[in-house]
Amino acid sequence: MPAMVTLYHWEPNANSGKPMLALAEKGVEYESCYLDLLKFDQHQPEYLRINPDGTIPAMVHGDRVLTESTPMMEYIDEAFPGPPLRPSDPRERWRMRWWMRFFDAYFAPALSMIGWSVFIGPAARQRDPAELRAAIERIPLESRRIAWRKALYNEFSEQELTESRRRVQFATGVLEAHLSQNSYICGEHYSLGDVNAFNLGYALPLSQPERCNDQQTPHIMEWLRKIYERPATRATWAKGRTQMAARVTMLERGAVKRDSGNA
Ligand SMILES: N[C@@H](CCC(=O)N[C@@H](CS)C(=O)NCC(=O)O)C(=O)O
Repeated sequence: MPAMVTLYHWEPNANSGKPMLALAEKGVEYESCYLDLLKFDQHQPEYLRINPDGTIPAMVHGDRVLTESTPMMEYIDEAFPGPPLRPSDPRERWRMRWWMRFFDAYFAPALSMIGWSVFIGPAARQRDPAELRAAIERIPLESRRIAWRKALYNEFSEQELTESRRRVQFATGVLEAHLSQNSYICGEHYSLGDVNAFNLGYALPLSQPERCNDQQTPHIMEWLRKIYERPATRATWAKGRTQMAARVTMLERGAVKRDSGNA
């Protein structure tokens, strides 16, 4: 009997959505453990026993605990049967990893800073200030403590937000240029590169309407809509519990545009 898979995740979005969508594409059943990031479930002792860093996602497969969403997706593709999500050609696989590195190291942190300042901070700020201070003190990773402080107390500087906006604009341009020549991140084949980038960018048309739209980035829009139409994407986003995941429906062909926060 194959080992059980348990995935600890938040919304289908950013890092949590990457293994959720990869597992769905492979047709792997898993036990879903939803952690509410805004309620700091990821810093509770029961979860820290799984991932002492207190970040999500984490996946348990038999007696193995896997963290870091991008290598976790590669593990999923390698360890389970189902359609391959990585090209077998060495150059194409290099290309997939090149893009995933660009997404993880450059595009995602810039979008994340904007999302944390516009959405996460204001959403979590509704709680009792003393409770929030105690919650921040319990965060194991220094880098996450800093991110939470900045988000909760509105401490992202104008300079760093401006730089993040510039990076988002640059990365959106690079992606549009690539997709004007290629159907997917790796040429004609859907891969983990697309899984990664969809989680990062599915809400771009709402969060960055002036940069990502049918006029300026028609190839990104078409690629997002194509991925949204995949059964695995539909099934994964149906697991969302909040308005954040519900934003994906704006990729419905012919959907009316409306305003929404970044995240
Ligand atoms: N590099 C890690 C990052 C994990 C990470 O920071 N996840 C965020 C959610 S997208 C998180 O757990 N934040 C919780 C916190 O900061 O308290 C990965 O790709 O899995």
